[in-house]
Amino acid sequence: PFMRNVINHPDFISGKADTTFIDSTPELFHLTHLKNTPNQLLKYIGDITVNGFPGAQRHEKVFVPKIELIDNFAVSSRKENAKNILDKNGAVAAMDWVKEQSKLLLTDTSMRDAHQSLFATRMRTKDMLPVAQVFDNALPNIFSAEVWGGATFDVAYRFLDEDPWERLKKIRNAMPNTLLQMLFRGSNAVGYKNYPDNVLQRFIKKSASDGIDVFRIFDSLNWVTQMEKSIQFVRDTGKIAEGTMCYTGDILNTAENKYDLNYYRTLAKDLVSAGSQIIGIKDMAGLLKTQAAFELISTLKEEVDVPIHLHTHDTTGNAIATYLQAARAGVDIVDVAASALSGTTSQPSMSSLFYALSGNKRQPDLDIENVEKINRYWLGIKPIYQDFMNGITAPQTDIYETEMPGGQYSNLQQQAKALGIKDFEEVKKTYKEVNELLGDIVKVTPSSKVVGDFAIFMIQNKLDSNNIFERGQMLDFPESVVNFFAGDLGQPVGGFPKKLQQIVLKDRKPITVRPGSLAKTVNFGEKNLELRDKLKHLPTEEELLSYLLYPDVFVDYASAIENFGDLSSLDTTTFYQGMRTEETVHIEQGKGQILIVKLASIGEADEDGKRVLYFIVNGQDQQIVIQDKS
Ligand code: 3PY
Ligand code: ZN
Repeated sequence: PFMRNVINHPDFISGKADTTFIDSTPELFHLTHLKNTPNQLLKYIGDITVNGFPGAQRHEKVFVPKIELIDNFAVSSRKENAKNILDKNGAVAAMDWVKEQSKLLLTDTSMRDAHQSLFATRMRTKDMLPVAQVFDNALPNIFSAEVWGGATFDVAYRFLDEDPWERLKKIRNAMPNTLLQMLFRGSNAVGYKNYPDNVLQRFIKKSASDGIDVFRIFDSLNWVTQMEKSIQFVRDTGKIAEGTMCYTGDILNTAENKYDLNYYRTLAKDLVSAGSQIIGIKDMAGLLKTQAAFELISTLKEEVDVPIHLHTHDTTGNAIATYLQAARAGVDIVDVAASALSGTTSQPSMSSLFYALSGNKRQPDLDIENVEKINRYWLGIKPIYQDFMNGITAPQTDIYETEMPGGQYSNLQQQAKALGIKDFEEVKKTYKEVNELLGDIVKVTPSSKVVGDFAIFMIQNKLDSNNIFERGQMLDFPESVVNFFAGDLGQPVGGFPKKLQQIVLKDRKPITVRPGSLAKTVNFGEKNLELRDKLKHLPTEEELLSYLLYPDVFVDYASAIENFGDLSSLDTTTFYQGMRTEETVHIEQGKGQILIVKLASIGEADEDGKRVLYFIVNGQDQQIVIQDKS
C-alpha cells in the first residue's frame, strides 16, 4: 500500500537503511497509505455478509441514530492542568501540581479498560473520535484519559483491522490538552511474554513521541525487578512513570500472610526507589474493600511523597464506596468511566462518583452537564457492541473468593464453554484451588492466564490438589503453566512451590534471574530488512515495533489491509454484521465523498462454495465473488 519510491534510494539498495533512515529522509515518506477502492470495501462487506464476523451472532442489524455531540462545550473553566504543566515545565512540576490539588482528580478509562472489560476490547477508533474531539473542552480539569495499551494493541490488529498507532495519533491530535495514559505490562509491554530491553526501550520511546504522557507500568507478579527498566525508559523520555502494584488478597484478613499492609508499604517504597513518579494501585479484580482502601491509602500517603493513583473494577459492586474511603484517606487520582461504559467488570461511573461526593470538599471539578452529554453519546453507541458483551449484569461478590480479574471472567467463561465445560462454578472453584497450589500468586495478565489455563487443565484431566502430585508426573502441562514455573514471567512473591515446580518442569531447569537479562538484544537493522521483504516496502518505526512484538499478528494484519484497504470509514454495525439483501449503506470516503452501496442480491453457492454478491455502488452494478466458508 505504500508508494515504492523509497526502494530506489541508494541507502536502501545498499542495505544501509535502518529505521533512522525514515527520520533522515522524511521526503521519501510523504506518501502514506493509498485510499481503499470501493472494490476492496465490497470484498470486506461481502466476506462478513457471507461468513460472519468471528464471535458475533448474525442478527437484525441494530439501527443506531447518528448521535451528534454538540461541540459548543464551555471552556470558561479551563485552568492550567497537568498536561499543560508537563509540556511546559516537565514531569516533576506536573506531579507537584497534582499534590497541590485538594479536589479528587480523575482518569477516564472509557476508551481503554472500560470497553476491554465490558465488550472484549472491540471498540473501534471511529466510535471514539467524536468524544476525543470534544474531550479537552468538555472535561478540562480531568487528570488523564486512559486510551491505549493493555489489550487494545493486539486486539486492534487481530479483530478490528486497525492500526493501534494510528488510533493513538488521532486521539492525540484531537486531545492536545489532556494527559493521555496507557497500560504497560512491564517487561511484557503490550504483549503476553517478555521482550528484550532494547525492544521495550524503543517501544516506550515511540509511544511517548506518538502521544503517551503517563505510562502505568505493572508486573503480573509484582516483581519490581521486572519493572525497573521500563520505569527508567519512561523517565528518559521526560514523560510520567506510574509504577504500579497489583492489589491481591485482603489486608483486612488477619490470616493474610503474604499480601498484608506491610507488603504494600514496602512495595510502594521500592517502586519509588526504582523511579516511579506516581504510585498506581491496580485493583484489577475489585478486591479492595472500603476499610482496606482507607488503611492502604493512609499508609501510603505517610510512606511515600509521590501522588497515589487508584484503579479498581466494580465487579463486586462496591467500587464507589471504596473510592469514597480512598478519597477520605487522601488518594490523589482515581479511575472512572463514563456511566454508560461503567459498572460490573468495568470501572465505576464518573457521574456516580461525582454525586456521591456532593457536599464533600474533595468532589471532583467537573462540569456535570458535559459529563452527561458525553455519556449520552456512549449510551448511543453501546448497542452496536452487544455481540461482545460479557453477559455480567449484576455484582459478582464471589470474586472476593476467586480473585479473578474483571477482564478474565468473561474470557475464561468463553474458553471453558468452547472446551465443553458447562459448569462455570466448577471453573471458579478450581481457579481458586489452583491459585492455592501455586502458592497464592498475583493474578493479572499474563499470570491470570496461567491460573485459568491450569484450572481448565485440572478439570479436563480430573485432577485435584491431592492426586496432581502423583498423576502430574505423567502429564504434559499447558505451555503457559510450564513457562510460568520456568521463571519466564519472573519470580512470584515468596518463590515457587518446589514440588509442583518439579512435576511441571520435569527436566527443564528454571531461571531465577530477570528473563530480560538473558534475552538476546534485537538487531533492528536485520529485523527491519526481514519485515521489508514481507511488506514489500520499508517499514515505518511503528510497523517495525508491532512486528517485533507480534510478528504473526502484524503480518496477518498487513495482508488483511492489502486485501481490504482502510476500513475505518465503515460504520460499526456493518463492520461486524455485513449487509442484508436490499439494504443500502452510506460510506463516507474522505471529505464529502460518499459511496452509496446497495446489496441487491446474493447468488447461490457454486460447487466450489463461491457466491456472487450483486452490489449497486453509486448507481453502477458491481459483482463480487466470495468464498462461502460454511
Ligand atoms: C491488561 O493487562 O490488559 C489489563 O487490563 C490487566 O488488568
Ligand atoms: Zn483494569
